[in-house]
Amino acid sequence: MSTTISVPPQLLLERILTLEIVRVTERAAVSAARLRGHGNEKGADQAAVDAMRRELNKMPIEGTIVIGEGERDEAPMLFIGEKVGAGINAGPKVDIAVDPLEGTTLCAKNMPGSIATMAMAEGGTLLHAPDVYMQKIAIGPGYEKNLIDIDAPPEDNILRLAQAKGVPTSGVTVLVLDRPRHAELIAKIRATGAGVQLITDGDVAGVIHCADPDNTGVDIYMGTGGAPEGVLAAAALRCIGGQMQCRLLLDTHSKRNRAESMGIEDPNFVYQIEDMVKGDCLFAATGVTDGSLLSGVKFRKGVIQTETVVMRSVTGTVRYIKADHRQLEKFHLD
Ligand code: VTB
Ligand code: MG
Ligand code: MG
Repeated sequence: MSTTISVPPQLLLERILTLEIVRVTERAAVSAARLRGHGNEKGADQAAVDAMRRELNKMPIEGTIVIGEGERDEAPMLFIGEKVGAGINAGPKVDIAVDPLEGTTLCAKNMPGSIATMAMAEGGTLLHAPDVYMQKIAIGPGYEKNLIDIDAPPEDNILRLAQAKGVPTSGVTVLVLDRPRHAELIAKIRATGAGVQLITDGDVAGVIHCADPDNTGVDIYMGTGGAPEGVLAAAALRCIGGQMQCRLLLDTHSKRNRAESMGIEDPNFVYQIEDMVKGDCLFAATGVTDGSLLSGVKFRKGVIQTETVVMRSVTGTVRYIKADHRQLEKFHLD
Protein backbone atom coordinates (compact mmCIF):
# COMPACT_ATOMS: atom_id res chain seq x y z
CA MET A 1 0.00 0.00 0.00
CA SER A 2 1.43 3.36 -0.94
CA THR A 3 1.41 6.26 1.47
CA THR A 4 -0.15 9.53 0.40
CA ILE A 5 1.98 12.62 0.60
CA SER A 6 -0.21 15.48 1.75
CA VAL A 7 2.39 18.18 1.18
CA PRO A 8 2.15 19.80 -2.29
CA PRO A 9 5.19 18.84 -4.44
CA GLN A 10 6.45 22.42 -4.63
CA LEU A 11 6.41 22.80 -0.85
CA LEU A 12 7.97 19.39 -0.35
CA LEU A 13 10.82 20.36 -2.62
CA GLU A 14 11.21 23.61 -0.76
CA ARG A 15 11.49 21.69 2.51
CA ILE A 16 14.19 19.54 1.00
CA LEU A 17 16.01 22.61 -0.29
CA THR A 18 16.13 23.95 3.26
CA LEU A 19 18.83 21.43 4.09
CA GLU A 20 20.47 21.80 0.70
CA ILE A 21 21.12 25.51 1.21
CA VAL A 22 22.73 24.72 4.56
CA ARG A 23 25.29 22.63 2.68
CA VAL A 24 26.01 25.59 0.43
CA THR A 25 26.75 28.10 3.18
CA GLU A 26 28.61 25.49 5.25
CA ARG A 27 31.02 24.76 2.44
CA ALA A 28 31.56 28.44 1.66
CA ALA A 29 32.22 29.13 5.34
CA VAL A 30 34.73 26.30 5.73
CA SER A 31 36.64 27.40 2.64
CA ALA A 32 36.80 31.02 3.81
CA ALA A 33 37.67 30.00 7.37
CA ARG A 34 40.89 28.35 6.19
CA LEU A 35 42.03 31.87 5.34
CA ARG A 36 40.93 33.54 8.58
CA GLY A 37 43.48 36.00 9.82
CA HIS A 38 45.66 35.80 6.70
CA GLY A 39 45.09 39.42 5.77
CA ASN A 40 43.96 38.28 2.34
CA GLU A 41 40.43 39.54 1.77
CA LYS A 42 40.33 38.66 -1.92
CA GLY A 43 41.69 35.17 -1.35
CA ALA A 44 39.15 34.39 1.36
CA ASP A 45 36.32 35.81 -0.75
CA GLN A 46 37.43 33.80 -3.77
CA ALA A 47 37.58 30.59 -1.71
CA ALA A 48 34.02 31.18 -0.45
CA VAL A 49 32.75 32.00 -3.94
CA ASP A 50 34.30 28.90 -5.50
CA ALA A 51 32.88 26.60 -2.82
CA MET A 52 29.46 28.22 -3.02
CA ARG A 53 29.33 27.91 -6.80
CA ARG A 54 30.35 24.25 -6.67
CA GLU A 55 27.63 23.43 -4.13
CA LEU A 56 24.96 25.50 -5.88
CA ASN A 57 25.66 23.63 -9.10
CA LYS A 58 24.84 20.33 -7.38
CA MET A 59 21.40 21.51 -6.28
CA PRO A 60 18.19 20.28 -7.97
CA ILE A 61 17.26 23.78 -9.13
CA GLU A 62 17.27 26.05 -12.15
CA GLY A 63 18.73 29.02 -10.36
CA THR A 64 19.61 32.57 -11.30
CA ILE A 65 21.86 34.73 -9.16
CA VAL A 66 19.95 38.00 -8.79
CA ILE A 67 21.96 39.44 -5.92
CA GLY A 68 25.67 38.90 -6.18
CA GLU A 69 28.97 40.57 -6.58
CA GLY A 70 28.44 42.54 -9.78
CA GLU A 71 28.06 41.63 -13.36
CA ARG A 72 31.62 41.58 -14.64
CA ASP A 73 31.20 38.81 -17.19
CA GLU A 74 34.45 37.01 -16.70
CA ALA A 75 34.82 37.76 -13.03
CA PRO A 76 35.48 34.78 -10.82
CA MET A 77 32.68 35.96 -8.54
CA LEU A 78 29.12 34.69 -8.50
CA PHE A 79 27.81 37.44 -10.73
CA ILE A 80 24.34 38.83 -11.17
CA GLY A 81 22.60 36.92 -13.94
CA GLU A 82 24.72 33.77 -13.57
CA LYS A 83 22.80 30.53 -13.93
CA VAL A 84 23.40 27.93 -11.22
CA GLY A 85 21.98 24.53 -10.34
CA ALA A 86 22.16 21.05 -11.78
CA GLY A 87 20.66 22.34 -15.03
CA ILE A 88 17.54 22.93 -17.07
CA ASN A 89 14.61 20.90 -15.72
CA ALA A 90 16.69 19.89 -12.70
CA GLY A 91 14.14 21.46 -10.41
CA PRO A 92 12.20 24.65 -9.73
CA LYS A 93 13.19 28.01 -11.16
CA VAL A 94 14.56 30.04 -8.27
CA ASP A 95 16.10 33.43 -7.62
CA ILE A 96 19.21 33.38 -5.47
CA ALA A 97 20.88 36.11 -3.44
CA VAL A 98 24.41 35.44 -2.25
CA ASP A 99 27.11 36.98 -0.18
CA PRO A 100 29.57 34.07 -0.04
CA LEU A 101 31.72 35.94 2.45
CA GLU A 102 29.92 38.77 4.19
CA GLY A 103 32.58 40.67 6.09
CA THR A 104 35.73 39.90 4.09
CA THR A 105 37.73 42.30 6.26
CA LEU A 106 36.44 40.63 9.43
CA CYS A 107 37.63 37.28 8.06
CA ALA A 108 40.98 38.61 6.87
CA LYS A 109 41.61 40.09 10.32
CA ASN A 110 39.97 37.18 12.15
CA MET A 111 37.53 39.54 13.84
CA PRO A 112 34.04 38.51 15.01
CA GLY A 113 31.02 38.42 12.75
CA SER A 114 31.92 37.20 9.25
CA ILE A 115 29.40 34.81 7.71
CA ALA A 116 28.66 32.96 4.48
CA THR A 117 25.07 33.69 3.51
CA MET A 118 22.44 33.16 0.85
CA ALA A 119 18.70 33.38 0.25
CA MET A 120 16.52 31.56 -2.25
CA ALA A 121 13.02 32.27 -3.50
CA GLU A 122 10.71 31.42 -6.37
CA GLY A 123 11.94 32.78 -9.72
CA GLY A 124 11.08 36.44 -10.23
CA THR A 125 10.34 37.20 -6.57
CA LEU A 126 13.62 38.64 -5.26
CA LEU A 127 14.53 42.24 -5.98
CA HIS A 128 17.07 42.41 -8.79
CA ALA A 129 19.30 45.12 -7.41
CA PRO A 130 22.67 46.34 -8.60
CA ASP A 131 25.63 46.23 -6.21
CA VAL A 132 25.27 49.82 -4.99
CA TYR A 133 24.73 51.44 -1.59
CA MET A 134 21.36 51.24 0.08
CA GLN A 135 19.87 53.35 2.84
CA LYS A 136 18.23 51.07 5.44
CA ILE A 137 16.19 51.16 8.61
CA ALA A 138 15.00 48.00 10.38
CA ILE A 139 13.32 46.82 13.56
CA GLY A 140 12.23 43.42 14.84
CA PRO A 141 8.75 41.89 15.09
CA GLY A 142 5.95 42.87 17.45
CA TYR A 143 5.53 46.53 16.56
CA GLU A 144 2.62 48.28 14.84
CA LYS A 145 2.97 48.50 11.06
CA ASN A 146 4.89 51.50 9.74
CA LEU A 147 6.19 52.44 13.18
CA ILE A 148 9.42 53.47 11.50
CA ASP A 149 9.76 55.70 8.46
CA ILE A 150 12.95 55.92 6.44
CA ASP A 151 12.13 59.53 5.53
CA ALA A 152 11.49 60.70 9.09
CA PRO A 153 14.33 62.28 11.11
CA PRO A 154 16.23 59.66 13.14
CA GLU A 155 15.07 61.29 16.38
CA ASP A 156 11.41 60.72 15.42
CA ASN A 157 12.01 57.06 14.71
CA ILE A 158 13.82 56.60 17.99
CA LEU A 159 11.11 58.37 19.97
CA ARG A 160 8.37 56.29 18.37
CA LEU A 161 10.30 53.10 19.02
CA ALA A 162 10.98 54.07 22.65
CA GLN A 163 7.29 54.79 23.19
CA ALA A 164 6.29 51.48 21.60
CA LYS A 165 8.77 49.63 23.81
CA GLY A 166 7.63 51.56 26.86
CA VAL A 167 11.14 52.80 27.70
CA PRO A 168 12.85 56.20 27.67
CA THR A 169 14.95 56.96 24.58
CA SER A 170 18.01 56.02 26.64
CA GLY A 171 16.61 52.49 26.61
CA VAL A 172 16.99 52.22 22.84
CA THR A 173 20.15 50.91 21.16
CA VAL A 174 20.77 51.72 17.51
CA LEU A 175 23.16 49.62 15.43
CA VAL A 176 25.13 51.63 12.88
CA LEU A 177 28.05 50.84 10.55
CA ASP A 178 31.13 52.74 11.71
CA ARG A 179 31.73 54.92 8.66
CA PRO A 180 32.55 58.62 8.25
CA ARG A 181 29.37 58.99 6.19
CA HIS A 182 27.38 58.26 9.34
CA ALA A 183 28.90 61.00 11.52
CA GLU A 184 25.81 63.21 11.36
CA LEU A 185 23.42 60.30 11.84
CA ILE A 186 25.35 59.11 14.89
CA ALA A 187 25.38 62.61 16.41
CA LYS A 188 21.60 62.91 15.92
CA ILE A 189 20.98 59.51 17.50
CA ARG A 190 23.17 60.32 20.50
CA ALA A 191 21.42 63.67 20.94
CA THR A 192 18.17 61.77 21.64
CA GLY A 193 19.79 59.92 24.54
CA ALA A 194 19.75 56.61 22.66
CA GLY A 195 22.91 54.51 22.56
CA VAL A 196 24.81 53.74 19.38
CA GLN A 197 26.40 50.34 18.85
CA LEU A 198 28.98 50.53 16.10
CA ILE A 199 30.00 47.67 13.82
CA THR A 200 32.92 47.78 11.40
CA ASP A 201 31.22 45.43 8.88
CA GLY A 202 28.46 42.88 8.68
CA ASP A 203 25.10 44.55 8.42
CA VAL A 204 23.22 41.40 7.34
CA ALA A 205 23.83 40.00 10.80
CA GLY A 206 23.35 43.53 12.16
CA VAL A 207 19.78 43.73 10.87
CA ILE A 208 19.04 40.19 12.10
CA HIS A 209 20.10 41.31 15.60
CA CYS A 210 17.08 43.66 15.68
CA ALA A 211 14.75 40.65 15.62
CA ASP A 212 15.86 39.55 19.09
CA PRO A 213 16.52 42.70 21.16
CA ASP A 214 16.25 40.85 24.48
CA ASN A 215 19.29 38.77 23.65
CA THR A 216 21.26 41.05 21.36
CA GLY A 217 20.55 44.38 23.00
CA VAL A 218 19.94 45.89 19.55
CA ASP A 219 16.58 47.53 18.87
CA ILE A 220 16.99 49.21 15.51
CA TYR A 221 19.39 49.35 12.58
CA MET A 222 19.97 52.62 10.74
CA GLY A 223 22.29 53.80 8.00
CA THR A 224 23.71 53.03 4.60
CA GLY A 225 25.27 49.71 3.63
CA GLY A 226 25.38 47.46 0.59
CA ALA A 227 22.22 46.74 -1.41
CA PRO A 228 23.02 43.01 -1.65
CA GLU A 229 23.25 42.89 2.13
CA GLY A 230 19.92 44.74 2.31
CA VAL A 231 18.08 42.16 0.22
CA LEU A 232 19.65 39.28 2.17
CA ALA A 233 18.65 40.86 5.47
CA ALA A 234 15.12 41.43 4.12
CA ALA A 235 14.89 37.71 3.32
CA ALA A 236 15.85 36.86 6.90
CA LEU A 237 13.29 39.30 8.33
CA ARG A 238 10.64 37.90 5.99
CA CYS A 239 11.17 34.62 7.86
CA ILE A 240 11.50 35.84 11.44
CA GLY A 241 9.34 38.96 11.30
CA GLY A 242 10.22 42.60 11.59
CA GLN A 243 10.04 45.74 9.51
CA MET A 244 12.55 47.18 7.09
CA GLN A 245 12.55 50.09 4.68
CA CYS A 246 15.27 50.65 2.12
CA ARG A 247 16.18 52.97 -0.72
CA LEU A 248 18.86 52.35 -3.33
CA LEU A 249 21.41 55.15 -3.60
CA LEU A 250 21.49 55.72 -7.33
CA ASP A 251 23.52 58.91 -7.31
CA THR A 252 25.09 58.72 -10.77
CA HIS A 253 23.79 58.37 -14.32
CA SER A 254 25.45 55.05 -14.81
CA LYS A 255 23.99 53.62 -11.59
CA ARG A 256 20.52 54.83 -12.55
CA ASN A 257 20.90 53.34 -16.03
CA ARG A 258 22.13 50.07 -14.63
CA ALA A 259 19.20 49.96 -12.19
CA GLU A 260 16.78 50.77 -15.00
CA SER A 261 18.15 47.93 -17.09
CA MET A 262 17.39 45.65 -14.13
CA GLY A 263 13.77 46.79 -14.08
CA ILE A 264 13.98 49.54 -11.47
CA GLU A 265 11.83 52.36 -12.78
CA ASP A 266 11.71 54.70 -9.80
CA PRO A 267 15.23 55.35 -8.46
CA ASN A 268 13.80 56.80 -5.23
CA PHE A 269 11.43 53.94 -4.47
CA VAL A 270 11.18 52.96 -0.81
CA TYR A 271 11.27 49.18 -0.56
CA GLN A 272 9.52 47.33 2.24
CA ILE A 273 10.40 43.70 2.95
CA GLU A 274 7.59 42.46 0.66
CA ASP A 275 8.96 44.57 -2.22
CA MET A 276 12.40 43.02 -1.90
CA VAL A 277 11.22 39.47 -1.21
CA LYS A 278 7.83 39.10 -2.88
CA GLY A 279 7.04 35.52 -1.88
CA ASP A 280 8.20 32.68 0.32
CA CYS A 281 11.91 32.37 0.79
CA LEU A 282 14.67 30.41 2.46
CA PHE A 283 17.61 32.08 4.18
CA ALA A 284 20.81 30.54 5.54
CA ALA A 285 24.01 31.84 7.12
CA THR A 286 27.02 29.94 8.47
CA GLY A 287 29.54 31.52 10.81
CA VAL A 288 33.06 31.94 9.45
CA THR A 289 34.60 33.73 12.44
CA ASP A 290 32.95 33.57 15.86
CA GLY A 291 30.18 36.12 16.25
CA SER A 292 27.22 36.97 18.42
CA LEU A 293 24.84 35.36 15.90
CA LEU A 294 26.84 32.24 15.06
CA SER A 295 30.01 30.44 16.09
CA GLY A 296 32.77 30.32 13.53
CA VAL A 297 34.18 27.20 11.86
CA LYS A 298 36.27 25.01 14.18
CA PHE A 299 39.01 22.80 12.75
CA ARG A 300 39.49 19.92 15.20
CA LYS A 301 41.27 16.61 14.92
CA GLY A 302 39.24 14.54 12.46
CA VAL A 303 36.28 16.90 12.46
CA ILE A 304 35.28 20.28 11.14
CA GLN A 305 32.46 21.98 13.05
CA THR A 306 30.08 24.55 11.65
CA GLU A 307 27.10 26.47 12.93
CA THR A 308 24.35 27.59 10.59
CA VAL A 309 21.04 29.36 11.00
CA VAL A 310 18.45 28.44 8.40
CA MET A 311 15.03 30.01 8.11
CA ARG A 312 11.93 29.34 6.07
CA SER A 313 9.33 32.04 5.61
CA VAL A 314 6.39 29.75 4.81
CA THR A 315 6.44 28.40 8.37
CA GLY A 316 8.63 30.97 10.13
CA THR A 317 10.82 28.12 11.37
CA VAL A 318 14.31 29.12 12.46
CA ARG A 319 16.78 26.28 12.92
CA TYR A 320 20.30 26.46 14.29
CA ILE A 321 22.27 23.57 12.85
CA LYS A 322 25.55 22.57 14.44
CA ALA A 323 27.32 20.14 12.19
CA ASP A 324 30.30 17.85 12.72
CA HIS A 325 31.80 17.11 9.32
CA ARG A 326 33.83 13.92 9.42
CA GLN A 327 34.34 13.04 5.80
CA LEU A 328 37.15 15.52 5.56
CA GLU A 329 38.37 14.43 2.11
CA LYS A 330 35.49 16.35 0.58
CA PHE A 331 36.77 19.55 2.13
CA HIS A 332 40.24 19.05 0.72
CA LEU A 333 38.71 19.61 -2.70
CA ASP A 334 37.95 23.17 -1.64
C1 VTB B 1 28.11 46.89 4.57
C2 VTB B 1 28.65 45.81 5.49
C3 VTB B 1 29.41 44.78 4.72
O1 VTB B 1 29.93 46.45 3.07
O2 VTB B 1 27.04 46.43 3.78
C4 VTB B 1 29.27 47.49 3.79
O3 VTB B 1 27.60 45.20 6.17
C5 VTB B 1 28.92 48.64 2.91
O4 VTB B 1 30.03 49.11 2.17
O5 VTB B 1 29.94 43.81 5.58
P1 VTB B 1 31.26 49.98 2.76
O6 VTB B 1 32.21 48.99 3.41
O7 VTB B 1 31.86 50.62 1.54
O8 VTB B 1 30.74 50.95 3.73
C6 VTB B 1 30.51 45.46 3.89
O9 VTB B 1 31.44 46.07 4.77
C7 VTB B 1 31.25 44.42 3.06
O10 VTB B 1 30.41 43.67 2.24
MG1 MG C 1 29.09 41.81 1.99
MG1 MG D 1 31.08 39.56 0.30
